[in-house]
Amino acid sequence: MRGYITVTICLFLIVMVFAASTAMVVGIFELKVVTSSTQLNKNGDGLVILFDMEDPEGDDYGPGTYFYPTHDFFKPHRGLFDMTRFVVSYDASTVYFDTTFKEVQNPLDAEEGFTHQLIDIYISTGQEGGKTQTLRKGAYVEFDEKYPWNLYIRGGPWQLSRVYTAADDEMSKGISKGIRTELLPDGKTIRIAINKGLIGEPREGWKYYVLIGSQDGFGPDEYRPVMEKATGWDFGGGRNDEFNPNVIDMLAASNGKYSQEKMLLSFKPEEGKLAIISPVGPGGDYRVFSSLRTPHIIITLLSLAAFIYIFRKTSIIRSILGLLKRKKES
Ligand SMILES: [Ca+2]
Ligand SMILES: [Ca+2]
Repeated sequence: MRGYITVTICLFLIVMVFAASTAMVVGIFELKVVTSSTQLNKNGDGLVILFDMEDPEGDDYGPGTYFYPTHDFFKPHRGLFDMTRFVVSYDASTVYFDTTFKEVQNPLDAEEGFTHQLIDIYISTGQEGGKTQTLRKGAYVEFDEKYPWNLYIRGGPWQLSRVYTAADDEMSKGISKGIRTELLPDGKTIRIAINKGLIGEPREGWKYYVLIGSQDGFGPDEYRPVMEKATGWDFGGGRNDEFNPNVIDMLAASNGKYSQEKMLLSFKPEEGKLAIISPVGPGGDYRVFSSLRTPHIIITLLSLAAFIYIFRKTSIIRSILGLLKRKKES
């Protein structure tokens, strides 16, 4: 009888260890990666926050190798394309896409309040008819086939901001009426405000691809190219072909399989394939779990080893082994 009780206690403890380590992993995930849920904005401006995610600082280097162009126009040659936060919120009439940067400047006095940034937001709404290629060639990335995009928001200076749907093609002009693009008073956050009539009611299940480029009226699809060597007006650290992404920063986890660096490096010129990138979204996400699986297993195994050590010391293990032995003999 004593043996059965001991086995039950051991099994209970093992389950508890596993549950505790799982809770820890989930806790890390919720704290570090996505701090999102439908909640009232702390600013008290009455907006409901749908999605709020921080992006690592200092990763305005694409897959980790890109350099800014050398011209003074890009001074201080850092931070201008470094997104630090992305927030989607809404009120009764409007959906707000707020992208915060380390540095925002307006040397050419664009009326939107910024000159350098190009912001592409592709949204997978989960509806039928989505696409996995960008609307036009320029970013040189493709999207996860599990999350094709249905809505596409282009944000930029010089009245570039537009809304497109997956029904559009590369010749489509998109919709510009009902969109307002402005720099918020913090001087770091570019807001694209879109009339709900253009994109519908926002939904919690939306997934986002947020790509940051450098706006260049002469570049492919307005993207400033990343070449092998930086010049006055081109980024360096890429390749002199059309395979390396022209994306300088993107919204992604800071490490693991779905990190920006891994995804933007996944292009294969020899096979003619562009980099494939995955979206982010609110709520629990298998993507983050997959990158945290290894620490989870290590935590669980270490905890189990500690328990076994303690049990051996208190000779409980010996009584379990004795019970098993007796069962075998009978
Ligand atoms: Ca960043
Ligand atoms: Ca990033």
